[in-house]
Amino acid sequence: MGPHHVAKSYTNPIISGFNADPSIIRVNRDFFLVTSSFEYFPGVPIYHSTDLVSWKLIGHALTRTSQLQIHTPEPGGGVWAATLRFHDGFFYVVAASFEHYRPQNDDRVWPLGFYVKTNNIWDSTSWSDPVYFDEVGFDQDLFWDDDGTVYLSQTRRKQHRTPGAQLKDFAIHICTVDLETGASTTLEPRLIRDSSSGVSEGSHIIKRGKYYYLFTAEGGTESGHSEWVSRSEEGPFGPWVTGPDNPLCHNGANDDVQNVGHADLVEDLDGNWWAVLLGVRPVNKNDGTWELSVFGRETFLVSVDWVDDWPVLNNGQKISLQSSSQAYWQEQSSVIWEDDFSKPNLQLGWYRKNTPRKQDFSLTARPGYLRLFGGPYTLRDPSCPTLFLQKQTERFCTWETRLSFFPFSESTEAGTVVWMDYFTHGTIGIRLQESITGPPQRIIRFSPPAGSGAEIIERRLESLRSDVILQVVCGDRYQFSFRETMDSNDLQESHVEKMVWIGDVANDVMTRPPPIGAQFTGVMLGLYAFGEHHPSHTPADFHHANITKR
Ligand code: 6LW
Repeated sequence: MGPHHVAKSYTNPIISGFNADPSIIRVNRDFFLVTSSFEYFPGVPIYHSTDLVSWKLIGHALTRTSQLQIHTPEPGGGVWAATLRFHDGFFYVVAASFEHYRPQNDDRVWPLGFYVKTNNIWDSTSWSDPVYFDEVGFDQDLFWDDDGTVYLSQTRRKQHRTPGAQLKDFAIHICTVDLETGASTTLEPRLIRDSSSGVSEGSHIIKRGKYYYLFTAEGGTESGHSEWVSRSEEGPFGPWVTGPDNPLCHNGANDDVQNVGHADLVEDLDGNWWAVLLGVRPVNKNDGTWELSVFGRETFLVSVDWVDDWPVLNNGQKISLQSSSQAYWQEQSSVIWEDDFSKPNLQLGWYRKNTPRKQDFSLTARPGYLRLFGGPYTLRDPSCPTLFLQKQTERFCTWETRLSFFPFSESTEAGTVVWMDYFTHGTIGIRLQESITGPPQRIIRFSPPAGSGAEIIERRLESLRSDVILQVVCGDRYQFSFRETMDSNDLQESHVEKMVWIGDVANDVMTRPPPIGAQFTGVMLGLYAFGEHHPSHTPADFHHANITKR
């Protein structure tokens, strides 16, 4: 047994809202953690903590177009499962980005992994341009051995020449690399872990004492997900011995946390070990059914003890939402987030879908407003629309914005969105409606997600010149409402009773897996403007956006 964990409690998940595939390091007193960013830009969020329980977004590793180009990915494409490491004064993020991953059994479309590095993790602009490896794969991990050799392990299809290998067999392969160039220095990557489930991924290698440990996520990221460990006395090429108590964790279909796995370990300053890993928290509707989590896969924390030099996660117990028995205390703060667009830059935590090709917004054109110049792509297009998104992190919350938008064409719209992907989103926006009997009028249009069975609903706005407060109340469903205001000082939108309800979207609709791709992400709330395949020639000015707990 290692040192004892501090007997206090905390609540999981430690990072809510979609944050899958966490990877963690400690540098002195500071913990840093990255998660998957998929089709969103900037890529690879970086979180910081000093207690492992409260985390703050401090930046992103991929903020420039020279670092990340994703243009028409499937939902869930983009950047997968980055590993964060610190070596010799430098932070490294190693990852891969899929444009299309659906034909994932075809090596010809698999991405090349890459790394970026910086010596100042606090400055997102300081990350280098990518250095690409020359083996395809995903879920890349870098390990520096004591002799300076650098090992790249990653998931790839079991080589087709392996007799009996199934097309779908994802297995861990390893090679040595020249870090300067990214070139492999091993003739052929060696297979080091293969799972009877047919899926072994999310590899991380660490060294503790005389042992090398290989952690792997097995069984796929859904209900079969689990975490496994192997160890070797010789080195990353093996031979590897599988642990006696695998899987290290596996929750079932009736647990309040499910699909747990994809772990990365860290040792704190007191010598306690911890693992971060992904899990989902579906909602038990108590009628024999579960509602899929609107948050997708989130980041959880569990204790790690060492028994006979094998790791034991969470005391061998199932992982739950309730506090684990051993950890630090977490203050329950009432998180209220707001961007009033008064700063020279957008706040951290806004995401674009895909890499934007050009600047389509301004924070200075109308001071105190986010001005969007709607581009030609609608929210249903696979390309990059003029769309700014925030992750939903609380189930019961209210999202609100105030919009000035005076369109003079019928084919432009600006408003607010509850977003899962380009197939599944619900919006309320302002549009113009021509009339043969009189002057044109502005309307509010509620557009439910395609295939939800709900209808488009339109309501006339009374004034051509009013601002409109747009609100989405989130909880067991998403409830959309609006209110006109002529008062430019009407800033605190607390006149709840005056809001006019226009439509609802059920959580079940929002969390349906997309027709292509997998459901890797969670719900986001956002602001948008578009012209229908032409630019919108009228800007849309958003006065603020905020999320309040309710
Ligand atoms: C992740 C991989 C996985 O890279 O999902 O199903 C990918 N497995 O480990 C995206 O999170």
